[in-house]
Amino acid sequence: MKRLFLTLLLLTVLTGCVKKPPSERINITMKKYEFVPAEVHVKRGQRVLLVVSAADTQHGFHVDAFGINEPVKKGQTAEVEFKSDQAGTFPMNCSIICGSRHDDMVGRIIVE
Ligand SMILES: [Cu+2]
Repeated sequence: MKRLFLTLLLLTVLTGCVKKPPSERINITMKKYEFVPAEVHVKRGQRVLLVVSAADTQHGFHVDAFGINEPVKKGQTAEVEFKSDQAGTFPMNCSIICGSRHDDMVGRIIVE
């Protein structure tokens, strides 16, 4: 009986350690001077994987609300994962100066 208990305990601990895979995967393209799509909708409490690519030059994928700031090189992708327990609208922008209208690069993540 004691052994069964220990086995169950061990199983519980082990499965608890396994990281849950993201329940959603969303592609975002950054290019002068926009995000495509400009608006990303995700569900509250869900783990989301963003696969960000840069089409023309290097950009910086920045979402202040989730502590994300990831450089994305031209033609490459960067993967960032986040989870929001709070509903709301969170701006995403570019953190690497990419041209004259760099400041216009604004998108939104909407957690609902
Ligand atoms: Cu940029």
